[in-house]
Amino acid sequence: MALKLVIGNKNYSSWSMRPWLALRANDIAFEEIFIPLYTGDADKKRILSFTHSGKVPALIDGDVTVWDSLAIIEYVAERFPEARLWPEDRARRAHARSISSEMHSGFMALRNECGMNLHRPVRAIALSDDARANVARIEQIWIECRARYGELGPFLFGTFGAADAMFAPVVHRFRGYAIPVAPQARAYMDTMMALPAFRDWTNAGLAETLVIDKLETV
Ligand SMILES: N[C@@H](CCC(=O)N[C@@H](CS)C(=O)NCC(=O)O)C(=O)O
Repeated sequence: MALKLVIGNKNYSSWSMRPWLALRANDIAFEEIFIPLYTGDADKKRILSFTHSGKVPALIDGDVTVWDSLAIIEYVAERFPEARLWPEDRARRAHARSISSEMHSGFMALRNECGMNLHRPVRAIALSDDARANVARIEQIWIECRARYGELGPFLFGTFGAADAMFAPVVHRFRGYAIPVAPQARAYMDTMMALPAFRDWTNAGLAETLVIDKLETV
């Protein structure tokens, strides 16, 4: 039975983007179930019919339901070990898990001030001190990974993996809000933006027409 991934609008849903990329970038087949966000009770009930969390993304694998982006990526990594979503080396895997968890649980100021919205014209805004500290920390994470693992390939741990999937929406935030970054961080953003799965998501998001006022940002 095919995997099903329940996702929100590609234009806005940064959480949906992460597991979608992890699957698509590894050519893992799945059926996509799109439910528009914040459109009212009917769509909310549809989300609830898949996961009692009431949030996307959710992955359905037969009688297994997994919700929350990082838990889904962990499940996919176990279910498809050949995709090597996490580094094989234990120390590197610990590093990859640390930065993925840091992404998953943090960077609130950046998330709040620079919501992902692919349609928004590229424009800089004044960031708070907290958001600027978030940007600096993300740059530090990327630069450290590139310095330590750059010889293995152009992604954070060499080839595209779970940590890259977790940070992918940040690439859109940095790009969309014209946030200046160091050359090594810019090179990583360029690598991500050239990834076919990233481009597929982005193009599909740009083709969406639904505007959700709640998610429109300055
Ligand atoms: N921590 C969760 C966050 C999920 C989340 O907040 N999803 C948002 C969209 S990106 C959502 O489903 N919102 C719909 C709602 O709350 O009704 C994850 O990593 O998956």
